[in-house]
Amino acid sequence: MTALSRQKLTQTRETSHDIYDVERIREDFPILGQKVNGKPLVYLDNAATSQKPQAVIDVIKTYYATENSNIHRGVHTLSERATRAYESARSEVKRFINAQEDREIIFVRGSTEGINLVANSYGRKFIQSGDEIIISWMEHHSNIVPWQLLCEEKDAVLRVVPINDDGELMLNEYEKLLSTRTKLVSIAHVSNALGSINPVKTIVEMAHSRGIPVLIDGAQAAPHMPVDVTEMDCDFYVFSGHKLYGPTGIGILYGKAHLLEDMPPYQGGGDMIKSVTFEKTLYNVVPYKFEAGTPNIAGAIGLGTAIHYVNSIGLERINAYERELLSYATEAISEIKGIRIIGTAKEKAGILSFILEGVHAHDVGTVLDHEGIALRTGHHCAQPVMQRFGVPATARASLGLYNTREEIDALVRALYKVIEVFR
Ligand code: 7TS
Repeated sequence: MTALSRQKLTQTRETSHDIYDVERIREDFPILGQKVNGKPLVYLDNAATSQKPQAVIDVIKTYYATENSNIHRGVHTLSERATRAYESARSEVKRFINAQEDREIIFVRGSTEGINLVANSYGRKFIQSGDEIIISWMEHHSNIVPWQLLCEEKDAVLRVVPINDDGELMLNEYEKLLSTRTKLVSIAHVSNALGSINPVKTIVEMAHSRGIPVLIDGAQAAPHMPVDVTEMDCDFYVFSGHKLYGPTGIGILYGKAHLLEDMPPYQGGGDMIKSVTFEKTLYNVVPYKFEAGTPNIAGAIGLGTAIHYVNSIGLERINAYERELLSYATEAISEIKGIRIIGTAKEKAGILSFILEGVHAHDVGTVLDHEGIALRTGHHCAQPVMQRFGVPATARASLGLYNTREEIDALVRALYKVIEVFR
């Protein structure tokens, strides 16, 4: 047994108990123990990136200390070990989202690169002049701009599904936009600015009934709820490792095997080829066709361990805990005079965006930071959402599996301080 696999066995806890012991879970995250500006850190910026459990930090350290090697090329022992660890992370991801085959899992840098890969590969091959791509009004810029670039290049048209005043997708309008011109739908599973959970299964069914493939941007869903791409039947699904308690610089593009087979490479280089001559290059099989160059090996291994960690608690339990915490936070924050919550969808996950009347969101963020509270203020890389709600920016508290009611209470107390300072 290698140092890496031994570590994996000993360092991720077996937690079959029913009580969600958040204090115990917090001990797994060394960063949470610190003070910021003299106050205990309250980390509520999980939608931007989540903190890392010790198991993830350790596995990366152990990898570099004992197994570091390039993959898929050396016959030497270290290279074979590194290859096994990397490929076993792929299998871990496959099981995590219930894909059918390992080769449907492509390691990328993150959700952004996953979407860009589909736009550049699938899009360049299959989108023609006059075709339409459907996105929604609540997309992150990374699910808008790659499609705009493609539309510019191909003289195609971007169509946008509107949202209602609660921040819910208007399915009747989506239905109207679907036509014979539609060649792809790309929609967020969960909105990063509003927290709305979209009815992805219905969205996929409606598109599929017209033969249109669907990409689901799961950046804000994968950390909060079980994801089953087989049940959802989406054609592509992306998410980022760093929002799922894994390292930065690693993420996943899932694609149905037959689609990936039909797609041209995204980037050219080492590992993505079978043979190269100046006359003709033959490409490697899926998924390697899409993984040119030395990948983020340590990142993939770290992501595998993050998934192992999350599974050891259980996403169903994380989901139930966070839902309860979100409703606690929503109630507590709504009671503050002058607060307006942006995003009041019936189905929400992990995110509470708000504005405080008469105080700019950045000022809210600055005062909160003095109180040790980390949250994001601004447009959250979703400027069309801000325009839709007529606000320049919001303050956004986003939850992770380690947040507590006490932290929400600290946020509420700090918001009263903001009011004192600015009124
Ligand atoms: N899609 C959604 C819905 C997101 O929330 C984000 C990042 C991305 C895609 C891009 O992910 P990346 O890992 O490739 O950068 N969202 C945020 C956020 O809300 N605050 O910081 C990053």
